[in-house]
Amino acid sequence: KSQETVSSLSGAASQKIKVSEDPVAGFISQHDYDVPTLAFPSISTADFQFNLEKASNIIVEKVEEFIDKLGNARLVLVDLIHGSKILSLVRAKAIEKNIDSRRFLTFVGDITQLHSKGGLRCNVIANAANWRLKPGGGGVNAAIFNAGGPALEAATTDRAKSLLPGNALVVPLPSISPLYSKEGVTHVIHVLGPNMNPHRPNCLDNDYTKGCRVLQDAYSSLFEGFLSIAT
Ligand code: AR6
Repeated sequence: KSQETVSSLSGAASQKIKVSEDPVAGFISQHDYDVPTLAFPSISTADFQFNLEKASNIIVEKVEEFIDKLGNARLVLVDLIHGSKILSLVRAKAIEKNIDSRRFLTFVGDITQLHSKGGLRCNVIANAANWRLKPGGGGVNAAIFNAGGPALEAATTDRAKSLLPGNALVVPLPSISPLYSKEGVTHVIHVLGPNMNPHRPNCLDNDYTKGCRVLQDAYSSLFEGFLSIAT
């Protein structure tokens, strides 16, 4: 059991919302609805086959580096499944490092339905993209382009035609996109992480020296991109 229903804190506007009971996951109150929040998936750890232990170290290091620059903004690491290995690893390491659980949370849910299904308001979501910045390909990229509709595709193409590993691209979402109107997402940040999968372009052939550097750069670019719109 990793989810429970709790009441939010504000009297008249009180409503039941779902929050994770994990220690790192903070309680979500009505007040938090106005807080700039970035929801991000674990970059490169599924289709791109990056080692989970190494990736979890990098996520926690990068969160630690950026957390004091966030002001009242929050970062939320999201994965689809209960029992997600990357979420457990990151939670354990975040607790060890005493990372502020009001500003860094983990959450189980579909990143394209966080508000409507999860009761979690995130105005910015990150995408684990491909180098062509194209829809499809499965994973979170397919889900986000699907949910964002043609408006997301057009807004992305307007800004860039491709992305280099370790880089991020901030895309303001037109209000006609269903992700905006249904979920309150105002920006999507596309991120290209390192690829360790020999069946995908630019495979690093198990070179984790380079891979870790690229993943660190990817999270720095992502968090800097978020800071540029949130603070
Ligand atoms: N909501 C939340 N998390 C998700 C969702 C979702 N809807 N879907 C997947 N995840 P992946 P990568 C999690 O494979 O490894 C694509 O084909 C998933 O469990 O999406 O960076 C692109 O086009 C995992 O923890 O991204 C690229 O070619 C995380 O998101 C390539 O895959 C990332 O998994 C990128 O591979």
